[in-house]
Amino acid sequence: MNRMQIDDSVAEALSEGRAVVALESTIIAHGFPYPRNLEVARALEAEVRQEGAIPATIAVLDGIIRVGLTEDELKRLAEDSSVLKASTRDLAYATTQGLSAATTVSATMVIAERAGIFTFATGGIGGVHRGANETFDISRDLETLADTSVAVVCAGAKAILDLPLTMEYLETKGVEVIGYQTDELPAFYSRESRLAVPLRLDTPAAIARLMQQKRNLHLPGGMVIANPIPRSAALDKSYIDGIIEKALEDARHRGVQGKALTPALLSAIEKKTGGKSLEANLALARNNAYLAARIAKEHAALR
Ligand code: PSU
Ligand code: MN
Repeated sequence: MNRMQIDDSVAEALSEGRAVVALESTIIAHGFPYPRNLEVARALEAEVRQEGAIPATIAVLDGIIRVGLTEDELKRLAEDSSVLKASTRDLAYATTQGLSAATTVSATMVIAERAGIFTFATGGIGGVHRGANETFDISRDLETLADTSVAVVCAGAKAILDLPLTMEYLETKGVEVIGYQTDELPAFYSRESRLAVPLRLDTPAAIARLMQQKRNLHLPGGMVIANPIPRSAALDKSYIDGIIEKALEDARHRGVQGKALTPALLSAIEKKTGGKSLEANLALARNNAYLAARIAKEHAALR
């Protein structure tokens, strides 16, 4: 990919075959409000570093695809909520127009794959939205998971989505969904969804072996590592479900659609929970960065 710049620390780690974890930037620019988002961005990088892996936060800055950002650049993304939210279809536009953009799971995966990064941590992937049979709103994240060979560590799909339909879609696309130390699909803010995960693995080493085997078998595509939110940070399922219902209803009334929908729902949920959803979101994202770093290290040791 032209116009891609890999930070020195990341490039060095990659050339030496050391563990690198990709991090996305939409969660910074559009997932959390300022200044909480800056704290999140720093905390995720710190989790990865603490485990001895190198973090690579991915974004587009002034038309350049960037893999690994400086502290000042993280700050810039956190402060400027006017930056584009870029999924894969926005990358050519943002880079030719010299724009800055936060990358979603899909755009981050594509860039990570081009850079040679195999492991990626986020909060929750996008998926099939509730009411998608009418709105057709299915996140680009799912298509990219189908054909981009990066493992995505997340706390399940976001609870604002239709989780059963999201799971069906991932099955159709041949994407492994692996419960980490759980038989139940985690539902982002809470640990339970009453949906079974199709696969379960209990150690980072076992996940790394599966990633490597997928390559050996020439099976292209990504996988979802579903890591439940820590118990201490989880929100009560019936409490958060009620709030999500209301947020969805409000958004429908106001006619919010397209890529504005997910950020609008997250911010409505934040207001309705008095900020509790942000605490939960931060805790789960950190937990994912931590697990991703451990998987990346095991994977680096295998290769
Ligand atoms: N997870 C979070 N916060 C977020 C997102 C995920 O905890 O803001 C973002 C991711 O970047 C994901 C995107 O790719 O939401 C999905 O957007 P959409 O539903 O428009 O496809
Ligand atoms: Mn959408």
